[in-house]
Amino acid sequence: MDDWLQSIQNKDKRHIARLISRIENGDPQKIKILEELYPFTGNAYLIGLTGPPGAGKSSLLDGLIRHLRDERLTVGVIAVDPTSPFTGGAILGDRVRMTKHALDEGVFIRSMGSRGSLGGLSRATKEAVRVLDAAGFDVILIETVGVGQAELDIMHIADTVALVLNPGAGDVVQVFKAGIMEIADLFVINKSDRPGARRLAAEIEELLDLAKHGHAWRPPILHTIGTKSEGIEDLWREMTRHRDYLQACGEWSGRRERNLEQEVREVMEDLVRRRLEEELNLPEFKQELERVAQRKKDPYQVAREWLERVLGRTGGEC
Ligand SMILES: Nc1nc2c(ncn2[C@@H]2O[C@H](COP(=O)(O)OP(=O)(O)OP(=O)(O)O)[C@@H](O)[C@H]2O)c(=O)[nH]1
Ligand SMILES: [Mg+2]
Repeated sequence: MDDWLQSIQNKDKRHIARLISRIENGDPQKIKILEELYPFTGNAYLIGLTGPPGAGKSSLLDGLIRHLRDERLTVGVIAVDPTSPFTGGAILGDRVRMTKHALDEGVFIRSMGSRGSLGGLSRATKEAVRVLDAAGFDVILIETVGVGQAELDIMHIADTVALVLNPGAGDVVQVFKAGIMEIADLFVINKSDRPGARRLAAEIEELLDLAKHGHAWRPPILHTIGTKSEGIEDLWREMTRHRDYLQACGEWSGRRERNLEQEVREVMEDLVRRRLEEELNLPEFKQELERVAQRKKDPYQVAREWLERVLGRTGGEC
């Protein structure tokens, strides 16, 4: 086995961090690296933690890490901040909170920002998760701020998605409209020390009644206090209950297959788009356009011919 792969599998933090950076920065060897890692992936339990800014995702994550370490499980964390151009380091507030895990060999924490990720943040996150998966972390936690489509996409890599909300933080129906409710396997009402937690739970229950999930799984609603690590045990228990449910009904592999299909589609689309751009920058293409303008050729014919040219070319980096 290659040295670098061995270092990754030994959970060598320095090597893991460096490899994620290389992949994130579009290293020419990126695809080769990911291809070599792939056979060693698929073993980690992937958990997504999403919710509005400041909902307490990182606080819960911190509590979860400690709980999982007590259970002797190793933990990889990817914190995605789409608003931050920075990568590699930790997000400021989180840095302080997470430094206490720095010396723990069983914990690896990485932040990802919007800079550098060539195929988009969603793809960069998937690739970083793959590195941690190959490294053999038992559980991989992915934190994203649930505000847009990109973050919803990121959540599609998770086996279990927990949506973190706060009492009195506005209309749940708005969250529902944004499409975030649908992807939640678990609802976490964090900051339950504040008034309105019970009312929020009732609102969510009502929406769940309306949604008619069509699955045997009805997302449970949990109450937590992130700052005091209250409710963490229940949270973990419900997460594993969801995992067991998926495995028992066959949805575990079904979900993963759908996610992989989505990934293959994304990579293919990216590949075609890049090839197309390469070809369409050729002077020959400009000449073709002149022919179209002169009515010597029609746009449909040119589109067909050039698409065939693009698809006929294989190989290269994607
Ligand atoms: N009162 C109260 N405050 C909390 C609770 N959990 C977290 N907080 C506080 O809420 C603030 C935001 O917490 P974070 O854990 O950083 O929230 P986040 O969702 O990770 O925030 P972003 O990553 O910036 O979106 C911090 O000041 C926490 O101390 C809670 O249960 N109760
Ligand atoms: Mg956070």
